Order: sequence, then C-alpha cells, then structure tokens
Amino acid sequence: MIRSAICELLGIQYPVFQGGMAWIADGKLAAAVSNGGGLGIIAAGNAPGSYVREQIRVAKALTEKPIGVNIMLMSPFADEVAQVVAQERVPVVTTGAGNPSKYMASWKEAGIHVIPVVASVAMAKRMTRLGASALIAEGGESGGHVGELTTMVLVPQVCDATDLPVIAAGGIADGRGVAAAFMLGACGVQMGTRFLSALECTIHPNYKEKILKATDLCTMVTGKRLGHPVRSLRTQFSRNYFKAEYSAMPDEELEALAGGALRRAVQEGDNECGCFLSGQIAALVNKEQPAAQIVREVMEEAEPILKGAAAWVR
Ligand code: TUI
Repeated sequence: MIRSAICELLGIQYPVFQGGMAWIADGKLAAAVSNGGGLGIIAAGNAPGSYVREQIRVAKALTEKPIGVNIMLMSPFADEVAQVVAQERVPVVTTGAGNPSKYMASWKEAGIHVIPVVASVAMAKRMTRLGASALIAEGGESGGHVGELTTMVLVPQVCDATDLPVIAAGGIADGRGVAAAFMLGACGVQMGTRFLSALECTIHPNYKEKILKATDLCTMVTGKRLGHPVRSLRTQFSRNYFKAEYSAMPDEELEALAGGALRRAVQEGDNECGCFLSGQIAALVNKEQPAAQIVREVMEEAEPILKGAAAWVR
C-alpha cells in the first residue's frame, strides 16, 4: 500500500486526513478515522476550550492512534483552544481561515506538529519559515471557507515553494483524486465532504441525504460581500442569502442572517435557515460506509493508478 513522508512523520498508516469540519468532526468521528489508519481531526470551530478538551478525551478513550485538532482562527475562542491543545498534548494541530503565526512557537514548544491550511504561496512560505511540520494546500473546490485558487493550481505551486510535506485538499473524494494530488507533488490528501457519508458522522439525516443525492452544480459560494466566502449546498437558505448580499440590506443584518446557520444545518437539517457546507465533489459521494473503509478504499483505488496501471493510458 502507498505510504509517504507524512506517514512516517505522524506515525499513521495511510496519508489521508479527515478535514476538521465545524460542528461535525467530533471525537468519535476523528477516532474512527484514526483507527482506520488515517488522521482523524477534531474541529474546534466556534466552540469554547471546554468542548474541545472534552472531545479530545472522547477520542483518546476510543483510539491509541494519533489524532489532530483543527483550530478555526476566526473563532472568538481561538486563544483558549490554542492553550487546550498544548495542555492535552495533542500530537497534531491544523489551522484554518487565517494566520496562526502568533501560536506557532508555543505549539512547537509543546511538541505539537503544526500543519496550517494555506491558500496561497506567500502563506506557504511564511508557515515554512515559522517551523510548520507540513502544509495543507486547500483549493476553492472545498466546502466551507474558500480561497481564490483551485487545487489544481495551488498544490504544485505550494510544492515548489516549500520542502515540507504537502497535503492536498479541496475536490478530492476518491482514489482518482488521491492519485491526481500525488501527481501534483502532494504526499497526502485531506477530505471533508467524503467523510460526511461516514457511518460515524452524526450529522442530521437531511444533511446526509443532500450529500448523497448531490449533483455537479449543487454548491455555490456566498459571503463574499463580508469578506468570508463560504461554499455550501445550493438550498433555499443559500439562494436567499445570496440575494440579500446583493440587496441594500445592512451588513449587520446580513451577518445576523448567517449566525447559527451551520449549527441549524448539522443538528436540525433545517433547509430554510441552515447552511449545509459542502465541497464541489459531493456528486461523487454516494454511499454510506464506515470511516475506516473510506480511508482504505480511496488508497486502494489510488494505488494502481499511481503505479501506471490506469486502464485508459495506452
Ligand atoms: O477553514 C477552512 N474552512 C472552513 S472554516 C469554517 S467556519 C466559518 N464560519 C463562518 C465564516 C467562515 C468560516 C468553515 N469552513 N478551510 C481552511 C482554509 N483556510 N481555507 C482557506 C484558508 C485560509 C485563508 C486565508 C488560510 C489562511 C489565510 O490567510 C489569510 C492571512 O491572514 O494571510
């Protein structure tokens, strides 16, 4: 089975990360992925330190394997969560939606492997200088907070800009995507949307059904007006929000419209008021299965392609 530098660095069997999806990626999901040989990641999202500590302990009770915590840097609790991961000796921290520079020294001192998400070459260089262990290059095909560049364009440029292992994210949900990421120079992948279909992923049944039924043009990006573009499923909510963005509605009202929308999607499956974050690749996600099976399956699919056995190459 394919291994790479990231497997040795983190002590994992397969070079597959599960994305730190806010309100979704809890200790149970992370442990299931890690027990399957990938890297399970608990999402801190906008939650306080106490929640994150609890989920770290849930995961640790379910697995001996390494786990990670994703810190969403726009969270009002980011400082607090930054301390919790050091206190709990979490082996891996990933960051998203911002610049983690101010935390890097203290995390490294605590022996944590810091793996920031970068959406540009400049950020990749900065994080390399500050001592990151690896980088996640995430293209705008991803769900949630999106940058400007696509995975196809971002990954090779980040690989050229750093000597660190690069994990590709955004638009990857099967072995073909894994193989493509490796061909671009990455030595691992992070998948979010694919893990929404995991049996251990406890999102509302409406959310899961929407992902399993999604087609190619099912997602859209909203939030550009307030500077935080987010990709989600095209629903009544996202269409209404998009219209409101281009209306005379004041910024505060627009912000209020989005407040709590992720939670309402995940916990209530609320089509009118929930924001169902999803990557563009949702159309390829069409069966429920255990998280461990997802990890193994994508790598089993990628291996023959990468070893030159792609049936379509003459
Ligand atoms: O973080 C994500 N995806 C997310 S976070 C999230 S929660 C949220 N809620 C409301 C509004 C916005 C987010 C949902 N999905 N992905 C990782 C990611 N990070 N993608 C892009 C970036 C990024 C962008 C800019 C990383 C660094 C960065 O640097 C800017 C700077 O400060 O230089």
